[in-house]
Amino acid sequence: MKIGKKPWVLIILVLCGVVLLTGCTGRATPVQVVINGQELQSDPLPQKTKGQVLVPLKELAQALGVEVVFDEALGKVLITTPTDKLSTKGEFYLQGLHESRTQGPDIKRNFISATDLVEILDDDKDKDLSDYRAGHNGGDELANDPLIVDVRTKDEYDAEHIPGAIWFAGAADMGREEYLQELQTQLGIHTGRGGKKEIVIYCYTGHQSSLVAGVLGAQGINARSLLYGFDLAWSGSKKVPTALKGPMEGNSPACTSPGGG
Ligand SMILES: [Ca+2]
Ligand SMILES: [Ca+2]
Repeated sequence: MKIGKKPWVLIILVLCGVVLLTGCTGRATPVQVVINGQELQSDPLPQKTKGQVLVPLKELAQALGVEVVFDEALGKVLITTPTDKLSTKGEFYLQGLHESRTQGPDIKRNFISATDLVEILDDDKDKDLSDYRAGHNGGDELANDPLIVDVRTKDEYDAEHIPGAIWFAGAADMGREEYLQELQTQLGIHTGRGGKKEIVIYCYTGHQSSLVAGVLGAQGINARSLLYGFDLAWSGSKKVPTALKGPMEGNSPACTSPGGG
């Protein structure tokens, strides 16, 4: 999260003012609060009254990954931001906290499965994905769509790729400053079209893309890796560039030696 301490103080003061205003009378109308493409769930619901938008502090803070504790003895609301608890953005990411969620740390959220990605990209399940592109006018929700980035070779990308995915560098080059800047540019274009501020990286099997996602996460970029990658999970072709087919051991019949040992 790229929010410094001073902006946080401002936000917190505004929120405290918002909470204090909840006692005011007047006709209130519900307001939808959307954080990173997801609607904030709270009880009571966010509402607008007397020209003020009132949002429950507890749920909002949890959605932003912030700890909120009301100390009755002190009569104070104590708020701790993630950047106060973790020393670096990279550490923040590697603890599975790259998304502002209410759940605890979990490295699994650094990955996304192919089935989950399809559901996000094809909300209306008409097989037409990434409808924010020109010429695609389906009924999919765009606000939950991540930017899909292919980090295989350009030839592999040109041959076939996930609809709507972009390519501008292979996995080994993605950490270079020029490509990090290009990635930010592309992410800005994507969010400008109504997409989510999130990146999903994919390669052949998920190995290289996981490394890339880690590098991007260390830069504070909200990135996930497609679990098992394009060849294994998305297309199911299993045509990795170099299949070693090396020796194995285990209980599988394929591992039994010709002599039965
Ligand atoms: Ca969608
Ligand atoms: Ca669709």
